[in-house]
Amino acid sequence: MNHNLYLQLSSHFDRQPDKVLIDTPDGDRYRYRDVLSLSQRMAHVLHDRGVEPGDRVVVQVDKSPQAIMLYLACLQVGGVYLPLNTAYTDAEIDYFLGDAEPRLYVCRPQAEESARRLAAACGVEAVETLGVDGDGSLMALVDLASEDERVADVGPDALASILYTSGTTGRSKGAMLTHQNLAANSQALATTWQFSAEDHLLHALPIFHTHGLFVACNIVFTVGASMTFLPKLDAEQLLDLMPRATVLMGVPTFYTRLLASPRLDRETTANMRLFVSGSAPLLAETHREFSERTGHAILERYGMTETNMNTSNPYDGQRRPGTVGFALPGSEVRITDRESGDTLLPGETGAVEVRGPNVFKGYWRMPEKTASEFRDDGFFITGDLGVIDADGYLSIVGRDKDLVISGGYNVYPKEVEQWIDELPGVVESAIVGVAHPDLGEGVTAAVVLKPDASLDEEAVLAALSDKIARYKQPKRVFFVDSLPRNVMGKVQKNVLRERYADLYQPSGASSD
Ligand code: MCA
Ligand code: AMP
Repeated sequence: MNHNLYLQLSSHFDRQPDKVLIDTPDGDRYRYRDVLSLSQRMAHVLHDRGVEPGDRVVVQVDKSPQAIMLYLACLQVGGVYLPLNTAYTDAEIDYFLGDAEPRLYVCRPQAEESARRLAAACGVEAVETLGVDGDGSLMALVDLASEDERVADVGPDALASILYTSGTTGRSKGAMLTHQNLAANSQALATTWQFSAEDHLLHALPIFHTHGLFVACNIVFTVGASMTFLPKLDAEQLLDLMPRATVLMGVPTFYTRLLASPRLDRETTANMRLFVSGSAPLLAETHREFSERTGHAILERYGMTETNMNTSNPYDGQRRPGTVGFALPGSEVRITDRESGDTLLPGETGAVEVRGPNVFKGYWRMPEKTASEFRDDGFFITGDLGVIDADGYLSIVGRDKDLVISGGYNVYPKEVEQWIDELPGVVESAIVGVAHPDLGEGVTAAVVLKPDASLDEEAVLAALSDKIARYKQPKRVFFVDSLPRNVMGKVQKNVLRERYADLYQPSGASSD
């Protein structure tokens, strides 16, 4: 049996060729047959460019329907799709290309010069471009190509994608996701959230992460639904489109920004059947406010790059604010003691561990790291802390891992600290996430300088600007005499978080 995810995602292509699958606010419309034809021609191009099953295809392009066709084409030929955040700097891309060793690198037309330079340095021979309007060298080749209908025959454990997720050591790790991981998860979600071909999704998330790519797009393809592709979050635009949509998926910032519009009410959302939130904690207060204004209870779910989605509040039944619901069908969740690993009882807080067909195969070329994050019985240690209540609802109450989540993007403090610590005049630094009304957490730096150093906030930020993506860069930098430490010498990040707690609040005092 061929386990290629492409077969699941393309199962509706022949059945409803004339139905519009993707449209855009600019009036572009791609029917199922257009997407099939274009992606099959793209598959032909990938074959011609030498992409064989198992080869990585690194993609750093703006969101467009063509980018999704590239994803489908890559699956079809058995390639490993490796999308990168468009915010990544050359320094970051250099690492990914070197680590992933792709057969092909697809970049934005405006980045071609630097992309070719980086690719050459990493020994990557094939570089193509894809622009936001479907322009670029890749589409020029697609225009000349015929459709290739061959679907690579792959086993369930073959890699479909690698998504990089930053590591606690500061070095990014490639999470290896198999065809089975992605197929099983989108089936489980489509069933749990009662998706059908009648659904129309408002898609305003980026398509280089699990949420926007695997959760959103894979479900739409799996059930034969349709979606409007928006380049980015624009709350007013979402409200304009809601009368002809049925589902929205977003990070919590989507919901706080929608709430900020006086247009959000029962009438505007009357046609919608489901609002999904994830990637970061949704404040119970936001959940309640949204319910009061619209009559819709946001459905919060919990996932990770490594595991896809693990749990979800129920579709039918109570969606409890502040909780992430129950394990998805086929998946298991348990809470364990952080030291002993023993399973804890309902009501007891501990480490969240998950197991199921959704859980990844391991980190790319990091077998030891992979082994250290799995228990002997196959449970993956998520690094989140949680508690399951007497009714079985899971709540995420904290993190064992040092991580900041800003607007749904993960920022690993160690990575930012390493860059700051390298600056002349810096003794050491600490990065913390401080409550932020729009982004959930705001990246904040505390820096200790040598006595004779003359760095200021602006200079630190300028030095980081070409090193790490903008969203990882601190919103504020503070200079301190020393970092608070416990008796073991460990930096007490909670003390820093408390010190800067009001920083980003509307009435927040400056903590200089
Ligand atoms: C943009 N900026 C940010 C962020 N996004 N800064 C911090 N955190 C962010 N998340 C900066 C830009 O660099 C820019 O800076 C300024 O804010 C405005 O940029 P713009 O693009 O206009 O921002 P925006 O459109 O307001 O975007 C905010 C956003 C977006 C809507 C929250 O970041 C977003 O779509 N986030 C979703 C991320 C996501 O898909 N996560 C899922 C990961 P300047 O002006 O200074 O240059 S998957 C996952 O986590 C797991 C598996 C799961 O469970 O889903
Ligand atoms: P990522 O590595 O980008 O996949 O981020 C995964 C992390 O996001 C998880 O380990 C959690 O810490 C966090 N996360 C995702 N969804 C939720 C949620 N609904 N509530 C709280 N945290 C979440």
